[in-house]
Amino acid sequence: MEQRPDYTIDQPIASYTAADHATWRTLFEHQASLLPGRACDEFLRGLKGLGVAADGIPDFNRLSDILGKATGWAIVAVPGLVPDDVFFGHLANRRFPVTWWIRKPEQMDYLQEPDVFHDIYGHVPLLMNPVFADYMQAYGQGGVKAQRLGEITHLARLYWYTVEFGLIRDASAAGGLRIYGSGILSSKSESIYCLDSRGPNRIGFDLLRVMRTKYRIDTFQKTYFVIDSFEDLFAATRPDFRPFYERLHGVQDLGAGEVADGDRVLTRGTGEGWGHSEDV
Ligand code: HBI
Ligand code: FE
Repeated sequence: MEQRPDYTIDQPIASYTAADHATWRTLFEHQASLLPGRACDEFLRGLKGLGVAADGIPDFNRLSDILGKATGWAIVAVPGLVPDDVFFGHLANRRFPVTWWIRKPEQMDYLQEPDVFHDIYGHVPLLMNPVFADYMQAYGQGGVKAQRLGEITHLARLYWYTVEFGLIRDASAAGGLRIYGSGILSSKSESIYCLDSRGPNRIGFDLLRVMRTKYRIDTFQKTYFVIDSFEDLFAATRPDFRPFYERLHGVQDLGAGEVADGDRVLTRGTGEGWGHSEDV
C-alpha cells in the first residue's frame, strides 16, 4: 500500500474479505433500524443521497463523485488516525480522510479509533449538507490556526462535542432532540443512551463552555451539547477564536460531567451509565 506525503492511499478494495463486508452489513442494518426518528433529517437524507447501503463497504471513488457534485467535498482513504496538521489540512481543502479498514467482530459496538464504518456512515452523510459542509471546512481552517497558537486542546473539544457527539433540537422528535454526532450515529448503544437515558446532562451549546469542557473517550459521554440548527453552529464558530482562547486561559477546565453557572441546562443528568474512567 503506497502512502503519499499527505497520508492518503488508494482504497485497497480488493483486500476486503467476505467477513469484512458482512461486518459492514451487520453494523449498517442495526443502525438503519434504530436511527429513523433519532438521527437528524439532514443525516438521513445525506445517507440516502449517497446511496450508502447494507450491501458492503462502499467504493470511496463512487461516494466522492456524488459528494463532489453536492457540496464540493471529496473523501480520501487513509491508514487510520493521521497527525493533526495533516487532518486539518485535508478538511481545510474539503477532503475528508476516511480510514479504509473495518473493525473486527469482537469490537462491534465501540472502538476508540475510527474505522471505515465510523468514518463513512458517521461522518460522510452530513457532508452532503451545504451548511455542515462549510462548518467542517471552517473547523479545518481553525485547526491550522490553532496549531500555530498552541490551542489544539481547546479546539479539539469543539470537534468532540459537535462533529462527534452533538445533538440538535428538533420539535418533531419525541424528546425534542435528534442526533448529528458521528460517534453516536455509528454506535448502537450510544444512539439509544444519548436520547433516552436520564444519566447524561444535556446543555445548550455555547462555544466557550464547550472549549472549557474535558471529555471521555472510552465511555458514554457525561454531557451532550445541543445546537438549535447547523446555521447557528456555523455562525457561532465564524469569529476568529483567538479572543476566546485568551479568555479560556483565565478560567479552569470543567470536568466532563460538571454543570456550571450560566449553563442552559435542558436535562441535568443523574449519572446513570457513566462508567468509571478519566476525563481527558
Ligand atoms: N485522523 N483519520 C483521522 N480522523 C480523525 O478524526 C482525526 C485524525 N487525526 C487527528 C484528529 N482527528 C483530531 O485530533 C483533531 O480533530 C483534533
Ligand atoms: Fe470521527
